[in-house]
Amino acid sequence: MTRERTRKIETTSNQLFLHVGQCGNQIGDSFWTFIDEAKQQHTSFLFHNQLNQKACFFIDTEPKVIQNYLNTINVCNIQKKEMITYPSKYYIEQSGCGNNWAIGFTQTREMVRKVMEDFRKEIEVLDRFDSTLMFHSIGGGTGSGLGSKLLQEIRDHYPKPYLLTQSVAPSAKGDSPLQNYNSILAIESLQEYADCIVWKENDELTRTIAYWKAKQHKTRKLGGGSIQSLLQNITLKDMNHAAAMDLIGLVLPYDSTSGGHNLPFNLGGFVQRLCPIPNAKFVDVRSAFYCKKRATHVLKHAIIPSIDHSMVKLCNDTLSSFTKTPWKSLSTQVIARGDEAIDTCTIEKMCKKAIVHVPWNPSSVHVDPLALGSSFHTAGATSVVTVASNRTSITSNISQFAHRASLQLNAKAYLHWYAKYGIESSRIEDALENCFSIIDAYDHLSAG
Ligand SMILES: Nc1nc2c(ncn2[C@@H]2O[C@H](COP(=O)(O)OP(=O)(O)OP(=O)(O)O)[C@@H](O)[C@H]2O)c(=O)[nH]1
Ligand SMILES: [Mg+2]
Repeated sequence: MTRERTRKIETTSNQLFLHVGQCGNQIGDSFWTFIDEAKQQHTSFLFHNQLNQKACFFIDTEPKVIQNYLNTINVCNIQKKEMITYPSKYYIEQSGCGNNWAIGFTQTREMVRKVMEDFRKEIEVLDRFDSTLMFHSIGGGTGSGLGSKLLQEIRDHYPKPYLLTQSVAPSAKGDSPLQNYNSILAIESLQEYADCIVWKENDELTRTIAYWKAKQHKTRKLGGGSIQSLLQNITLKDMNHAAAMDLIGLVLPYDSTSGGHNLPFNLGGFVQRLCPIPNAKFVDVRSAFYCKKRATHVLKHAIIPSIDHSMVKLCNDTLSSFTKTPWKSLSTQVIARGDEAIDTCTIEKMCKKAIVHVPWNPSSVHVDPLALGSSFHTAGATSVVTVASNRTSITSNISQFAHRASLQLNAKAYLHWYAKYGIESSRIEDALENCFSIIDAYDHLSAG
């Protein structure tokens, strides 16, 4: 059944954004700081016009991150004397979920009730409700457990609108012994309820930032930038800016080529193209930006200065940032936003050369040439490339969590932390099975 809808010119948000837990809110901070800096009528899709509020909810079970964010926008506002654009709603509790999926999933009933009630009220004032985009991490307790609960609730109450996530997976080094169970339990919910999972793994995110920094060093002839030393200097803020900007390239509205109208990005078409198979809906999304004039604060972190800044070169650099063999892509969409004429045939060929695609999909690469859009102009960008690819590389991350979780499960390690909150070991075994079925599906699809 196709869920693509007729598109009309609109002026208000048809998407809601949820930021859950520390990581989800910190990436949200970068995301909305950019939107604020680039704010023009063309970003209005991401705001509720009547109230001038961001169409987003900030949710955490501890106050630190959201409180910091609210303090910063207050300070900025006093200095800049501009209209405040607060999130639609924010929810803070005091206790945290102690890095435990079970606490986030089972002990947050009142918070879930409040969020869902306000979520419903937000939807009631929209012209149309198309999609939800949730930002969270899967390794802790709140983004992972409460995030899973919210996905379930949203899917139960609103089965048709698209449900997308940006899900941040923990680094292989690991922060917490519970991160493997948390991750596989969250992956099970993502697999069951989300239509598309934009996957960010912290190690790969760091490696990609080092890749771009090395390019900047080379272009600016700074020298001395070995990948190793560049890796050491990457901060959490860099990572969050990069993760936020990858999605900005996807969700920001664009100018139509005829009539000067602005249109919301077609997330529905994106999901249908990238994730038509229910067992394989993990997508790697990367954006690169070229700026001629002064960039806004957030964009500075994402900027790729290049001597030859043509769209084709920017595409090529972005495609080269993907790790190569042995992975294959099931489907790739390249979104090229710029004011110059865009050579889609060349970009398509380049994409097929840079990324190995499965042989059975005749339209595995799709190039979308879009006009830049004035919000990017305001932010100082002149070309923006976003490459989204549904790739088998996801199986390497999932099998790592599954392997470690199965060792812990065999040793009956840490299970009491979950049983205490009503999550028995059989539930963790099911989550493990689900991980293996995702790996099998990708293996099967990439064969041949
Ligand atoms: N990229 C990125 N990863 C983060 C950030 N904050 C935490 N993480 C990662 O997310 C995982 C922990 O999740 P958090 O988001 O801190 O936890 P939470 O959702 O707030 O849950 P609790 O604090 O356990 O209630 C770890 O793998 C961290 O490395 C961030 O700002 N950016
Ligand atoms: Mg936390």
